[in-house]
Amino acid sequence: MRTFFSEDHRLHFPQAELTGGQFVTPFERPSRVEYVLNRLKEQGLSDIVAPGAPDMAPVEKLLDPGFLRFLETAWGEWKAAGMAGEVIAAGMPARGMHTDRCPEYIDGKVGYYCHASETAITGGTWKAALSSLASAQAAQRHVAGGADAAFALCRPPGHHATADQYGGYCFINNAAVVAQMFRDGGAGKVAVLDIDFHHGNGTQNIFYDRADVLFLSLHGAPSHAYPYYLGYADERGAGAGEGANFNYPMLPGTPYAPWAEALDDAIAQIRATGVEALVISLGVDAYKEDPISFFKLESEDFTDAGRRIAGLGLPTVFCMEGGYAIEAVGINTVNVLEGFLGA
Ligand code: 6XA
Ligand code: ZN
Repeated sequence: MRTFFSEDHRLHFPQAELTGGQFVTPFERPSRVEYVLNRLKEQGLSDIVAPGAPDMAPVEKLLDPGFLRFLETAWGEWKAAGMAGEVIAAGMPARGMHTDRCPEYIDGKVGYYCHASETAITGGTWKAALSSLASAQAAQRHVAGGADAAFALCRPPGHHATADQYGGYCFINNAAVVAQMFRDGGAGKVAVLDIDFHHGNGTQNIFYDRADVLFLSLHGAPSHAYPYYLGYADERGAGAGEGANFNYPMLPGTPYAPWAEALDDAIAQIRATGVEALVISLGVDAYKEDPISFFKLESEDFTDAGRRIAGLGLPTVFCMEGGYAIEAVGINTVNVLEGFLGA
């Protein structure tokens, strides 16, 4: 299986993440992907290719143009306004306020386009986000061109980003763009299966009223886990998309057996719906030692999960999302791929 990966991810490395009332070095850091790259090579999955330039046409169709412009210009505007530090949202429109009027001053704009203030924007963030997107798009083109599967080693990740909001370390929703590209390329139905520990609120939101892209997510219950305000089992889609959204929230301490049962159910839904292409939001933060998550998966469980996903026999693009137990991130990620390949 070919991996698509860009060194430009390094351009995004904020100094600060707000967690537990403190600014700490972000959990989502450049070294995460080094562990994945090393493990890929160690296991002989050394077909690793740099993507070309991103293709903005499908992105501009799917996402809000004002949001994309904001991501591109936020750092410059922030600095021009005399702000000393990284771009961090201090306030967002809350209950009873206008959620659809974007302020002109950069501090207000940042809150308008952000949903969680742990995530900082720096001078290199836009370029890094574009390189992550480019890897996902190159992986999609590789599979659309006939490969069984491809791995986009995306950083920064994407599944929390909506059409017009960033947060949860995510800026551009790579998996959603890949799904849309499969549709544009003629696939009648596409599924995004999100096995990251966190609910893929961005992907759900983007496709919520559409029947042509299924979204299925296994995640920490919103009663206990970020992103907190979305991801309940009764969110089944709306309008034409009614019945095309599947959430599997699970409680703290969940081990592999019930997680795998949820995975099997998601796989059965995909199988029953005539899906022609599959996108996996591949986070490995369901691992038992992940520092910001609470499931109890073992490393070998990721191999088994990959095996189960392969049973669908669908053209598949894996997009890297989260995973912060830094030394195990490589093993767990590559275990999913090896399980898929039947290794
Ligand atoms: C913010 C936690 C962000 C989680 C990001 C993640 N306190 N998403 O891993 O998949
Ligand atoms: Zn996650």
